[in-house]
Amino acid sequence: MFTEKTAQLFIESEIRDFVANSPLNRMPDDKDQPIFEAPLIGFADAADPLFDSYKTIIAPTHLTPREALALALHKKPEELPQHLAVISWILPIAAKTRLSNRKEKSIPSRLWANTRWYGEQFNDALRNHVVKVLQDKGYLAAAPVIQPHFKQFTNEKGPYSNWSERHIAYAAGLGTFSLSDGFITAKGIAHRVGSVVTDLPLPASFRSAATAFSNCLFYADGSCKKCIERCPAGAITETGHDKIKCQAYAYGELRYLRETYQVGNPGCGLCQTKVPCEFINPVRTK
Ligand code: B12
Ligand code: SF4
Ligand code: SF4
Repeated sequence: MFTEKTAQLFIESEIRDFVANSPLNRMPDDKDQPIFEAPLIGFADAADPLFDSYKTIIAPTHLTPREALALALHKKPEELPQHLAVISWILPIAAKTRLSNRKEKSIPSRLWANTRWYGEQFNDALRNHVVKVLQDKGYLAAAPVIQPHFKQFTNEKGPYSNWSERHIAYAAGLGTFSLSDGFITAKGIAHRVGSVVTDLPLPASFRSAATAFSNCLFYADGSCKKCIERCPAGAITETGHDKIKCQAYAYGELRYLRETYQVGNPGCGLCQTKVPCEFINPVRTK
């Protein structure tokens, strides 16, 4: 039987070991080059009222952790154990990749495109790994994003989903949102995110941010705005991130890079490199 402390140590070490040792966390053409550096890990209590508030902040279709686990297990939400937790992780993008993207002005570097494509395949493998180690110990577990019920929708502001990994990471105390919409953590904004819902008895992590935008210099004191200059699509302004323009650029105009880089999606991420929040929380260092 796990206590909260031993459960935390167990799952943190499983995630850290997988990131350090999985051959999938390697660039396809350079097996010595990791895609992601050591992860940040946080936990949220599934009963945190924030999850209900996401039905207003995002959309009524956004699932609570209890709803997501129930759908995955084909049960009713009320049939699940009383205490559920969410495990959230941040996979910081390797320094070599960030440096390569800093040099770019209009397209992502090859290493960034590999991270978007192969890095997300690794993130899925990590989701599956975490679910399996929990199930092997007799716990309930599911990674909502790789379940058949995971869906993306579009409204007048652009695309959104029924399980937003960044909002989960916010609930788990891992960082805050920003002017560019990116999620600024202690390891910066250049990263990918994943999560799993479980009944393992995990303690909720402390949420130190005063607001959902505290880690961004623009919201802290009106300064910076470097991401505005970095975006080749004009998708970022002082009023925020235009998801429709961003999508049209990264997933439309840059489509040709799928062939050049031999990936299903190259991404873009210029707003996440060569900016003060790239690999640190810039507000903490002031
Ligand atoms: C749809 C989608 C997109 C869309 C829309 C992005 C968006 N802003 O939602 C498009 C195609 C534009 C896109 C582009 C990119 N994406 Co994308 N995308 C997703 C996806 C699949 C769903 C996102 C979602 O559901 N959003 C919900 C909406 C509502 O969120 P939002 O608009 O950001 O939320 C705002 C409000 O809610 C607001 N807010 C207002 N009031 C309050 C109050 C509170 C309390 C809170 C918490 C929030 C809040 O805060 C937010 C910021 O303004 C996720 C994967 C996933 N399942 O999460 C990846 C994801 C968001 N993408 C990711 C990435 C990396 C990218 C790109 C860099 C492309 C690339 N890989 O090179 C760009 C960057 C875009 C940007 N500047 O953020 C990462 C983000 C990691 C990070 N570092 O932040 C994710 C999490 C994928 C992953 N698994 O890691 N993406
Ligand atoms: S570049 Fe500056 S303004 Fe833009 S998200 Fe980062 S800290 Fe905020
Ligand atoms: S990812 Fe979107 S917002 Fe960021 S630089 Fe590219 S087009 Fe602009």
